[in-house]
Amino acid sequence: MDYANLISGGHPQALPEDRPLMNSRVLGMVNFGPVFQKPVLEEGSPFLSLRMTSADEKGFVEQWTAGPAQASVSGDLVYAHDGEYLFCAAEIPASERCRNLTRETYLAAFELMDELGYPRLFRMWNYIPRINEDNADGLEIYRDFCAGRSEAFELYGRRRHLPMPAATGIGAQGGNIAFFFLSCRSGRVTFLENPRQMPAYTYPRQYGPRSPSFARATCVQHDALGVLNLYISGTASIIGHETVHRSDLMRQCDVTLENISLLIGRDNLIRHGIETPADLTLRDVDFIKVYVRHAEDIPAVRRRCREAFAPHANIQFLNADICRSDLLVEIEGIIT
Ligand code: 3EB
Repeated sequence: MDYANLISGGHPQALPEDRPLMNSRVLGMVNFGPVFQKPVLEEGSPFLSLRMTSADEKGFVEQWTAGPAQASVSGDLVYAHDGEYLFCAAEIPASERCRNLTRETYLAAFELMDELGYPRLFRMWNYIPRINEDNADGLEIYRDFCAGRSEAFELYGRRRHLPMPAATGIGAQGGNIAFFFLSCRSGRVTFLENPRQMPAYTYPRQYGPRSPSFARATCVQHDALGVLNLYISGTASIIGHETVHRSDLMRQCDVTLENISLLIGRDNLIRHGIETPADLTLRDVDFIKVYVRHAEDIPAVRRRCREAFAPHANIQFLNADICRSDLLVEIEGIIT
């Protein structure tokens, strides 16, 4: 099995065309554009379109490639796998309360991972329209989503060991809730926490009936290939469990960047038993997505991020609501 190829090509690429060329090595594609379309197989590959831009913005397509892949559909799940990696995308159908369908769709995804033999879940993305609005019971939609997701991890965890992966949980401009994830068969996965942030799954009750289910990052290693990838979760201006610098955009950017630096820094990696040939810094982060609550803040955030990250880093800026109403910016990325 040639997963060296996934390592070099298995990361999001912004493609020049609206529709990328298809090939059998495509594990999945996600369009960040103006229209929502639930996951389908398009020319043999999983394809999900998220509504993450306004009608006049072009957006971009993220493409995950691997070894020769087999693709299929099972209920709401659309997926492809190559022997080492599984990509799966799903829509959570609309409802007045999303908790139950979130739990059921997550459970179906966990079962699929298990059946196909890719149990090591390492990275998930969740896109949630109206994330800060209330559901029919007056519960914020994000909190309702977190409840269903947490129940799924708890229920499944009783049958099979299933640690929480790195994740993003962020707003979308329309459509239904959708998620996609990556899991693997034999890679060595290590889940990281941030020394100055409380683990999200232990956040106190004030943030909702059930805590968010995610780790701050996942390290995926294929020792025989000398491969180490670090998937950094959506990261924001949170210290302990509290939002800091409530209405100060630039300070929120700085705390977010500091949080990422600490997460990937030498001391934290050692603490988690990870050895890297060189110290990792913000300059090593690539395939970055920066979510900005207010569109008019994007230019200032762009300037700050351009300074902080390497000049060649692929950075996409998206206007999106963030899971806490007082957060103005959130940043995710990958180190390869
Ligand atoms: C935080 O640290 C900010 O619910 O999956 C970041 C990454 C956040 C993932 C999720 C939420 C999620 O709590 C928000």
